[in-house]
Amino acid sequence: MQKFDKAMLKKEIENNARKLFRRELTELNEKEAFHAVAAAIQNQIIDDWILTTKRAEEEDRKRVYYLSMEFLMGRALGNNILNLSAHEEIKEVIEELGLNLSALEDAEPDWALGNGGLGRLAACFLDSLATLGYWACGCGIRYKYGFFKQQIVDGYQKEVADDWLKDGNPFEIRRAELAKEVRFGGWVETVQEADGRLRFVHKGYQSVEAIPYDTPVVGYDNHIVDTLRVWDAKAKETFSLDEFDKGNYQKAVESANMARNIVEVLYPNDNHYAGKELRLRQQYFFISASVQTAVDSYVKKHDGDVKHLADKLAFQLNDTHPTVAVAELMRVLMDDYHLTWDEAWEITVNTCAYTNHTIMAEALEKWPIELFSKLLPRIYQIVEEINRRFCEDVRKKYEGNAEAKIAKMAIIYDGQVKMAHLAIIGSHAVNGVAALHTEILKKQELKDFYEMYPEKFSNKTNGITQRRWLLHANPELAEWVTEKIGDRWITDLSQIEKLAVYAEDKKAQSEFMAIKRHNKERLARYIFEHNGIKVNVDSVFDVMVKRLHEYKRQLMNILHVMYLYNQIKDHPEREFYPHTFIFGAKAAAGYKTAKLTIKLINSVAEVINNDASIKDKIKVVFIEDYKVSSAEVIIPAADFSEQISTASKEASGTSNMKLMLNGALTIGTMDGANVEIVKEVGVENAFIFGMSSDEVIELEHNRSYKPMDIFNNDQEIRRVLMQLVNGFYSPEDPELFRPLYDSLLNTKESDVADRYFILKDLRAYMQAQEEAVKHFQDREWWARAAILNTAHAGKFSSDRTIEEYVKDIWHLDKIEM
Ligand code: AZC
Repeated sequence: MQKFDKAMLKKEIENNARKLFRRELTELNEKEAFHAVAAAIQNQIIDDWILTTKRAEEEDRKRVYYLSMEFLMGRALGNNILNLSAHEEIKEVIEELGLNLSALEDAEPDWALGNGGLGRLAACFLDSLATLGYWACGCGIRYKYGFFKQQIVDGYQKEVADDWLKDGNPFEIRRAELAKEVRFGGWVETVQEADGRLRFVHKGYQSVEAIPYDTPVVGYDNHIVDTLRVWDAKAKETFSLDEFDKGNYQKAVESANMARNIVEVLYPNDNHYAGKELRLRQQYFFISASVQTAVDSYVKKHDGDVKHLADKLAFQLNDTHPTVAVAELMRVLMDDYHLTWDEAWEITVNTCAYTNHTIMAEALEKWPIELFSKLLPRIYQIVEEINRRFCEDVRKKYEGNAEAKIAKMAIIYDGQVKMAHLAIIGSHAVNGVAALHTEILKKQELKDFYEMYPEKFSNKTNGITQRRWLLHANPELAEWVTEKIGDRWITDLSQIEKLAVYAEDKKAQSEFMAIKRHNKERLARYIFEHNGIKVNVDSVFDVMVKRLHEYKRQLMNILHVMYLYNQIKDHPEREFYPHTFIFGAKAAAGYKTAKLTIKLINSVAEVINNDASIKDKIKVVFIEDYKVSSAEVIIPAADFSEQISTASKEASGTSNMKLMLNGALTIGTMDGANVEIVKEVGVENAFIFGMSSDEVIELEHNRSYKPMDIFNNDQEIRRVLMQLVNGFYSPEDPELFRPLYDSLLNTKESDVADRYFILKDLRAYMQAQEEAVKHFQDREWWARAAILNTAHAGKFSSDRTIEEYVKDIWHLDKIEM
């Protein structure tokens, strides 16, 4: 390897300033300086990027395509610098130029091409794939507008468009030479060939041109650079002269609009399916383009032979959103490469694998046949045939009750196309994202499929990349860890276990707590700048950051705050340890209950934060616009990690892992990956409460739960609930929070009251909180437990997760660099 040349980098940054802005570096503002530096960093990356592909091709490596509607990358500059081998020298150069790296980083917009856990997982996976030396390509959509920016106006969430590309993205490269055509609509004609075979010809379709933009995914200190490829859409012939001449200007404009619409915006739903045609269009658009390029580049390398494609390609379906890939691969293999059905099917199943991320019924994708077949006629035809053959298999296997099985398992049934069924049938591997989640899939949600194909199912517990979530987000703690145990943890998080010996060490304890304090000071400054609220850094920092969803139970958290406030008001003489409740959450734009919960949190904050009589014992902070970059400030400062979903509902969770790694203690239910966290760190070093998933499932089945009984029998809880409807927190409109009250206590016969068992678990939650606060005041106990949380987070590295996918599903070999 060439020795890194500081002087050259310096010169290049200065030149970039002139080239890009026609000014001297010293005259640039932060945003401009960011572009000058980023362009130089991209230049540092480019040779390795090209070389990685070359090596992988020479070595004929298998490549995994991670197909995902979402990649929640956050910012790239800081992470890219950190992962480059010469990162120390690069940082020196930046300083010597008189620039401030963290200010430059702040000038970069987040790449918010995702909603929450599912999209962030994809981003962590790419980081791990590159770091571990596997050849990978993340395929997605280059949304013009990413996840909306959240403003809080008068306590309400307001959505603002995220025009993240308006100043350009210095890390992307437009690959016009790889553009593909994607076809929508029209009809299919069947033609009989001379040899008797049938050929299917797609006619009368509308074409959209898909153009890929590649961005580098830099492996840590290993010269491997993988690719995130996101697709932009363009009308095939924006102004077809033909149409123009005929005066059909309108039609030409319409097709341009249709193309533009496809990539216009990310749907802001998390764990929720809206059934919009445009969404299906987005799905087929990026899948068709990705599958075509993947097959093309394979065939090019392998002298036109397509039959061994499954040995060299893996498609991972990130939830059901990319499931049309199953049918699209069949189409390409049969229509473009003339394989028979059976040949194509074997390759397809061996290439595709599916990850399920939720059991929430409202997230299940099922498309009306009418809509699906009109938009994708050839694909629908193929899905019908897959379904026909599958039903035949079921009839063979289950004589007697075949029709009952088909009713539950068919891909096409009741006028709908069920994407999860297609994903399972068309894949050789199906996985859940935490042990409990996978068990629930096998025993309940996907029971019939598990019975039919037990060999397909496995668990792959999620993980997070320690490079972003410790090394980058918490540099002081990272340095401390390295000082204690060396730096191997950066690429092998199981090493962090070695910290456990320091848990009892007084000096280590006080160092660890001092670092936590510095991070709390950093967050306190952020809160003051953004919210104008002064928080006490000695108070408990109690953090709940995640999407707003009823099943995650932010409402339970704030009801507890309301209860505490009543206690303090009633008993001002009692000792009360100061407590800061920190929330960050976006609600889907159309999700009323979620948005009202945000308003409630802000209204409670307004009342409590301004009540001088409680002497700052409680502060409530709602951090606006929670995103990856703000998570990097919030998470290192947390004392409590709120993971309080209704057991069985959270497939895994990943903020639980990030918070644990940064030394926060979990207050949580036995749900998702919390179960495994507790197993690693010991139940005595977490605060676990509430119903188990079996209890929840049982109670859902027997329908015996009556939240009104709790309301009637528990005065303190009743008082809190009454404060939702007596104007205590909304004097100007006492009825404002009535819908939340109703959601807990029913009223309308048809509704299920308290669907997520908030009142059922509330007392247990209050007790867990009380325990946690008591332990927090025992500084020695706390320091020990916090260190142990960090020390036992080794399992939750996405490097471990990726190695499991590689071993059980993808079967990749590393690139030798
Ligand atoms: C999320 C799960 O809710 C979360 O528990 C998990 O950690 C994450 O995926 C990554 O696996 N699921 C989704 O976001 N799912 C959808 C369909 O939006």
